[in-house]
Amino acid sequence: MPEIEQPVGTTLPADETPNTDTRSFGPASTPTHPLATAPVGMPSHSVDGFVREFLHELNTNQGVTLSRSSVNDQYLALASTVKNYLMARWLETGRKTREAKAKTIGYLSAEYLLGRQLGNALLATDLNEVASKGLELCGLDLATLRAQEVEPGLGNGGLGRLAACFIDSLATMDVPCIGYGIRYEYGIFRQTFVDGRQVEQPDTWLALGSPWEFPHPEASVQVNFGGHTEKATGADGKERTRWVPAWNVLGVPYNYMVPGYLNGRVNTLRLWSAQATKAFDLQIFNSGDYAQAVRAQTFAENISKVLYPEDSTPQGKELRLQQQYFFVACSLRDFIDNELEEDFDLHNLPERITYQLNDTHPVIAVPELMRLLIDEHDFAWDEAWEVTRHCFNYTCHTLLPEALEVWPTELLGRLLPRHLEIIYQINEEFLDDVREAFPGDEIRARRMSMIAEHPERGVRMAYLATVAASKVNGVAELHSQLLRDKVLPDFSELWPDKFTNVTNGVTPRRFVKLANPRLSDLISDAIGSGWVTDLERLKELEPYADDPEFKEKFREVKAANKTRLTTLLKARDGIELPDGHLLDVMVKRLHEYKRQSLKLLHIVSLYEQVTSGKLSASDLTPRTVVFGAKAAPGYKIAKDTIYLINKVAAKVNAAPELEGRLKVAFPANYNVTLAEELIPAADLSEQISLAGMEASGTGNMKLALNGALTIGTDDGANVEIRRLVGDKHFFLFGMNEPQVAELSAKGYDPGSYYQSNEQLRSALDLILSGHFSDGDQHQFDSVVFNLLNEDRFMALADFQSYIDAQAKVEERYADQEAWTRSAILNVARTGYFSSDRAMRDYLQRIWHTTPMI
Ligand code: 26V
Repeated sequence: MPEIEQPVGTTLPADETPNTDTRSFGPASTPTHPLATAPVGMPSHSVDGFVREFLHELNTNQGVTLSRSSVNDQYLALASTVKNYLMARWLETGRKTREAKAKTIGYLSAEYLLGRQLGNALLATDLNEVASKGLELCGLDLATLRAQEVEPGLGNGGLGRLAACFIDSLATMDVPCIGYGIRYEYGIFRQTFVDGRQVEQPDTWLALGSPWEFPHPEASVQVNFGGHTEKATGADGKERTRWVPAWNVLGVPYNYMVPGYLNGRVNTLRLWSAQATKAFDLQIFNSGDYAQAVRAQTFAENISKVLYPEDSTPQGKELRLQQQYFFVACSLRDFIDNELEEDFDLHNLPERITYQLNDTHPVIAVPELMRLLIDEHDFAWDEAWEVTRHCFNYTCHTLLPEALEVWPTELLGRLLPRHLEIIYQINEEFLDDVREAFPGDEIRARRMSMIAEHPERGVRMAYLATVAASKVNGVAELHSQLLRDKVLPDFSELWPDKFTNVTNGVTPRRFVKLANPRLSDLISDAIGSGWVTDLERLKELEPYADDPEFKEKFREVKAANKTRLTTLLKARDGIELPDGHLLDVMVKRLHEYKRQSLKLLHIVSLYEQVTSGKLSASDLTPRTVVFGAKAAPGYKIAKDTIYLINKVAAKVNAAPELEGRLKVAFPANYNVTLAEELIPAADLSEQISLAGMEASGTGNMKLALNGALTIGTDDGANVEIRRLVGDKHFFLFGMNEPQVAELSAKGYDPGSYYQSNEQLRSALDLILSGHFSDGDQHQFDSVVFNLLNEDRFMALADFQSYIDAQAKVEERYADQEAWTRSAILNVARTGYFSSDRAMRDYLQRIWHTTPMI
């Protein structure tokens, strides 16, 4: 055991002046020392070895001895220690992939909602026990150090978290993948409540150090913007276009390890950070305008400064288009310049990389690749298009028309003039094909144009993506069907084979093994541990649903997870969770289509009935409703709904009649870290969007896999969850999509439901009376009048059906044996929703490649 109060011995490194300006890949002459090409060795997996490594990191990286170290020092040293264990595997993965010239998945996503890294890295390296024991010997507690980590919240919600699950699965399945994205200096805002209202605080995730990233300024890439294009005829007599940009920035890559689970593979996530270019700076500095030069720097750095927190309405913001082009331009350059051999023939690019477009956010990559090939590599148009259309696939994640991105041509032309020209030409050639396929059908050709004329001229990015992609997929069966039939019907008629479905999945490593160790142990004791990488094996749990001993243990696990959550929420938010309640969980972004308002009407109705004496509190199933939700800062109704939930919670929680019977908890700042605590404790999962609106939902999968039963509509992946777990173990309610369409066509009148449903009316009237707003009868007009007059997402129409389904929930919960049986069957039958399976589907149906082993 090393002496822990003494700094470990060090040898001084040779004086090496870092060369940051020139790019070099390896030494100039062939290295002769045998160790020069071998990856570093891996530290020992023994407790002693771990402690030595940890103390070394504490001394050399943090510059402190253990006795003088802060928790943050200890956390940073621990992170470095774990990185050391991953390093050899990371280097080896790179070598192996380069040598095999294997096809790489280039996952292009503007968002990655990664969650904390430390726990996952310990899991992937099987170091949990060793680290825990080693730290104990140092008088430290692993859980405390883990809690020190601020998660990188570089995403809004489902789409960003899906990207994180996918890269986890690809690494675990030994598939070469580079995730490309943006290193936002500020991720999704930190939500606080001030008098019940959401107030956003900047997310300073980098403030205490960022031990998981590896900056590579020497590999920076220049990205151009603005200016104009020129035509010039070359010596060969060919006319070429030259883009003369007006300004540029540097993209600095930051690499992150993406470790596979116990398999030795470590893929890379490469996030780009924007910096001012030296030339740009110098020019202005030399002109003597120092203040202007500093402003220019800020201007460049703004590009990767902050994640846009809107997740439904693209606002055509110039900075957002800059972000999109910035990361995509860096990423394409990076692969072509760094990952391919010098003499690589770019005609064969589709054999080496397939780019997955995570929604339309990276679609500007399509004209960028065309530009690179034509303007910089001298390809003819047709040759370039042939390569480009084989390099891209597109996943759509929404059905809401207002979420589809359309970039004004004025803006695109100003920022990326050459790209707009290329888009026009792609569109022209595409429309020629349409006219050929449907002669005389000019109306159809206009409908299918990538250029929208109203309300202003703009590029429909989803159309561009669909035309360029080899495959287009939705994210759940119903969604893919609606995508074909309602969003892109003309395209699916033209190219029926282009469209496919890949139902989403979630990683069982983070969302079961890491988040729910008790359930994981129970499962592994019963069926072995193979389920962690082969989740369909959870099926083997089915017989245990009738095993009294297993059921008892399953209930104990749930109870222990609730206790863990209670402790956390007390410390984190001062929230007290009562014992023995049904834990009813609704966690997701706040959006009208997700219908948090419907859940709220249920709560208000229970409150109204009990406080008015219509219902005895003793007839209620003791229940705690937990909300977790952020609203986009500019989305008024969503923010007002948060305020209303908090106001209702205050009344419900203070009502003596409801004491011990109904409680509403709304911890602020729902994020991946909180999800990992909440989901394992949940009994009931609320998935209550209007049918046809939720593309997939992935929270629903995490909750089911952790033994929560779903109350849900026939929407998104709920459809498939219900089919797999069986009707008896899923509380279905509400209209299905065709019924919604029918009601819409007929003309929906929310007022008629208010008039005819007494229970609903009483709940709405209570809100309107000012009861939850200290007598102010107009406080919640935006929410309530919206429901009464427009109710775009038909909450009132589904209200009664929802209430009836909740009664069935209570009935089942009263029979704990039956409930536990259903809960176990939910776990046993939802192995399909592993992101490993989703990745397998992409590999077979879209990417046409196989794992390396
Ligand atoms: C959309 C937009 C629109 C422009 C402004 C910025 C911005 C940022 C993010 C988004 C993404 C919205 C789409 C999204 O998150 N979709 C969700 O994707 C999940 C994964 O496929 C799926 O489970 C959810 O049902 C779906 O809502």
